[in-house]
Amino acid sequence: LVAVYNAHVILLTGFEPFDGDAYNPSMRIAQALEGTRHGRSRVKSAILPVDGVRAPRHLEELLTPEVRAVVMLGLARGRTQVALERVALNWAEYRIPDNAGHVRRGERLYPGAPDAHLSSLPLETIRIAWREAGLPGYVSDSAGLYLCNQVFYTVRQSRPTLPAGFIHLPSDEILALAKPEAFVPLAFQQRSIEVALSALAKWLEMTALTVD
Ligand code: PCA
Repeated sequence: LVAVYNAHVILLTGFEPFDGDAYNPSMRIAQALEGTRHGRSRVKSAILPVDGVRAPRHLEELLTPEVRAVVMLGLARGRTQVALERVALNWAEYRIPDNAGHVRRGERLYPGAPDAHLSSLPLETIRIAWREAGLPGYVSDSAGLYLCNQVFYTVRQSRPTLPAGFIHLPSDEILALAKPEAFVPLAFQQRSIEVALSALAKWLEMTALTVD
C-alpha cells in the first residue's frame, strides 16, 4: 500500500516571455505552483525557453522516472478562456522566429513519426472539474504550430504512455495593460490550473489503484 500511495510527481511547465513581451503568465503560474500538493501528487515546476532547439532538450532532462504526468502551460493571446489542447501535430510553422531566431516555415517536427498525437490527460475529467468549480474553460482542437505545439508533440512522442498535455492561457491583466484586448485575471487562471491539477491527481490515484 505504501508503494501504491507514493507521491506522484506532476511536472508543470511554463514558458519564458516571447514576441517582445516582458512577461508570460504561464511562467508566473508554473512558478507560483512549484511544490504545491494536490491529493497525493506534488508539483515540480520548470520554465522552458521559447527556443525550438533547447526546449525539447530541456524537456528530456526534466522527464525523470518519478514524473507521473506532465501539464504544460503556454500563452495564447487572443484566446478568451483557458483551453485544454486535444491534439499535437507533427508540424512546425512558426508565425514569428523563436527567441533564438530560429524560423520554421512548414516542416515535420519528427520525420517519420505519426502526424499527430492526442492529449493523454483526462480532458473530460478536467473540463467537468472546471465546470463544477464555476471556472469557464474549454477543449481546443489546435495548439497552433509554434513552440507550444512542439513541446506538446515532443513529450507525447518521446513518452507515449505518460499522461501529458497542454493548456493554453489567455492574456491577463498585466499583458492587457499594454493593449486593449480581452483578458482573464491571473488569479482566476491560476485557480483553473489548480483545479486541473487536483482533478488530474485524483485521476492518477484511481489509475494507480487499478494498475499497481
Ligand atoms: N506560447 C507560445 C510559445 C510560448 C508561449 O507561451 C505558443 O503558443 O506556441
